[in-house]
Amino acid sequence: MDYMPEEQERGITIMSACTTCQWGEDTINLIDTPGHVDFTIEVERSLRVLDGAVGVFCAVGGVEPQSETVWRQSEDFGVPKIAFINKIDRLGADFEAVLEAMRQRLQANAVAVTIPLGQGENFSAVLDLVNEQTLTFDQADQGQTMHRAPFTEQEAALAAPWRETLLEKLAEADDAFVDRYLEGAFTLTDVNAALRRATLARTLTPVFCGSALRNMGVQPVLDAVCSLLPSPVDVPAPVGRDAEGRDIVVEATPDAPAVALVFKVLLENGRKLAFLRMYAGRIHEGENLHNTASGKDDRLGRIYRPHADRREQLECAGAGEIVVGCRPALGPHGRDLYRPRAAAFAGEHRRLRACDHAGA
Ligand SMILES: Nc1nc2c(ncn2[C@@H]2O[C@H](COP(=O)(O)OP(=O)(O)OP(=O)(O)O)[C@@H](O)[C@H]2O)c(=O)[nH]1
Ligand SMILES: [Mg+2]
Repeated sequence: MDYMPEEQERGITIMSACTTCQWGEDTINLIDTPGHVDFTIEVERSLRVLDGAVGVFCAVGGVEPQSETVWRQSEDFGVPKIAFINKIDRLGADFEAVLEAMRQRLQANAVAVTIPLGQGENFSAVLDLVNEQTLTFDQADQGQTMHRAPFTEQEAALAAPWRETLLEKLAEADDAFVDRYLEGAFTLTDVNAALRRATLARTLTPVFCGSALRNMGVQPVLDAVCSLLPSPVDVPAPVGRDAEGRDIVVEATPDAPAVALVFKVLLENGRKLAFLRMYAGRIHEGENLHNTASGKDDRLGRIYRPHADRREQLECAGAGEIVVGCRPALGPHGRDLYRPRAAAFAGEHRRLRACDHAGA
């Protein structure tokens, strides 16, 4: 998703970028944020609108200073998280050390849900501690095809202490699971339900491992995004403001009046692009939306679904989606209407902008 020439030259992410993808039955709206210290604001404005996050760590580099900053920010915003320890294929990869560093430096109750079988050049498979299965990835199709097999005796012995830690930590973190755990009468469904509750309550951080480069161990992370991280209806309803400036509780339903938050504004070839996180209702191209930060109405031109630098035009967008609203080109007559309101967007971007569904 790093599409800017400067990003490609330097090999780092500078600007956050959005995309949407399908995984099974679920739609995932994804924001990729920079990890570099100079671009913290890009992370912060994204965290404001995210329902959940995946923290990506390097199995060799471990927890970097900037990761501590971003992790703390995400805690301030109350964002439930899972973590992925990447680059297990690299020489010097140390999964356990990174897990320990997450506990020490991030004060995260990090617990492994998958562990690597071998590391560095010996990395060959991922052990799924919940399902007690070995996951292998066909390298012929770059790891897209994943196979599940029951643990061999050796793998079961390797996984046993890790699984015990997972279950113990889950029992500590989740009151509903502890009784079943002590009775020894829990099912797979109980474990998954407890993992989900503990993730949403942020009492535990499930940790996954693999190699993104080889698509090894990535599928369980996507599964976990859908099964452990919250959907828009699982998070507490945010408080916004209506056209009269009164606080309103915004329920994430498509039938309610439209409510969106502009979390980022870009000027591109004289056109102003507003990145909108939809919280309720639906918006349609050409509608007027009330901007509660300026107290004025703004016309929404076209609506796009962003895929990094590509955009797919939409007629409408609904609750839960991240879309780009595009205004017409800047011109002498449009100046007042389209001038970027720096104060409103910088200082007041934390507030919700309520929009009148009728377009008034
Ligand atoms: N060996 C190995 N290299 C990887 C793996 N995943 C990513 N890389 C390499 O690591 C480098 C950085 O990858 P990025 O995807 O840009 O990392 P990032 O976390 O998005 O970086 P920032 O956004 O700049 O913080 C690239 O050269 C990738 O090819 C992996 O699983 N194994
Ligand atoms: Mg990046």
